[in-house]
Amino acid sequence: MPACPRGTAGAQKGRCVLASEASLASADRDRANGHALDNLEDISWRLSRQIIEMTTRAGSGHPSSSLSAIDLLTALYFGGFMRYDPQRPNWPERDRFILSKGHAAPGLYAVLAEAGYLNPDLLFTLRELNSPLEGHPNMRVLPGVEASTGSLGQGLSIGLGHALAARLDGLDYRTYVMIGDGEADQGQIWEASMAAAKYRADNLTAILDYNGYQQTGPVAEVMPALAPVVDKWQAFGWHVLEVDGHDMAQIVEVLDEARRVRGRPQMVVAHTQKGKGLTPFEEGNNRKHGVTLTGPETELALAELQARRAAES
Ligand SMILES: Cc1ncc(C[n+]2csc(CCOP(=O)(O)OP(=O)(O)O)c2C)c(N)n1
Ligand SMILES: [Mg+2]
Repeated sequence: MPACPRGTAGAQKGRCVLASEASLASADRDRANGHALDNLEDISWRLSRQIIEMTTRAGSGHPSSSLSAIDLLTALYFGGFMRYDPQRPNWPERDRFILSKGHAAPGLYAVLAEAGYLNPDLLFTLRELNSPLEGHPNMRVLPGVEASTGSLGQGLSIGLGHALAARLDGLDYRTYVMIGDGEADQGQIWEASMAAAKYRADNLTAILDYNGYQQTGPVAEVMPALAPVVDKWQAFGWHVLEVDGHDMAQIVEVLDEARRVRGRPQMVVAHTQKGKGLTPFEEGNNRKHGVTLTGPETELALAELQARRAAES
């Protein structure tokens, strides 16, 4: 068996065991939705395909914004970090995930289907009238969606509310929130950041999908003052970690570190590619924000994903 990559705890029973898995003592058994690293990569590959297929079929949606996030979401839900039970979506002790950049809904829907919250066939009803898979996540119609998002800027405040509620209720659940780099233009993000540090919300982890693009172009042009982003969140009192958001071993390592931090909320700055580096999304100056692929582009993107997976395994 080849050497196990960084971020794993070495080989056990012929497979690489994630550090997060190895650290799952029996007392922490309920966090054990954990898969081996190669399984995580496999899951992310399948969910990436679904994102492309469902948005192409719907003819609308945000595939590039979903693809930048999908490795991170996969690690969260299937790497042993999120505690959840799809049979009990309102279980008070479940961990919460809030997709503040709600337009990446196709990514969230693919994850929720994989986790067992919904029938995967429903993925192909995306954005149809009366489908619970609306263009942006609606917590009133789809179990597993913790907050109705899409109006950018609100999710971190909602997540902080959950984190503080956990403390008041004496529960040990964690809250994860994903925000976009363009979304970070919203003042409410910084209000929530200040408040989270003030209240020492160490049960709150935010993930910044730092893909470098927003709706109208590169973040560095639209809002250059977001940089230096690590320094900013550190100055706001957060524990900041940086990661390659497409390197599963690194993601797992960083999420594991985040949940061990005490006294401060954590920000994971994830360097990602809008469209995950697939050729059809590389054209133009905004990585096809909110644009779905044509038939030939879909074929090309799927073929590239397939070739990558073959090279990995
Ligand atoms: C309050 C608000 N303003 C504007 C929009 C329109 N909008 C949708 S996505 C988007 C860009 C978001 O960029 P980013 O956060 O970087 O997400 P990405 O697609 O890159 O993941 C904008 C401006 C919105 N949904 N909400
Ligand atoms: Mg962006």
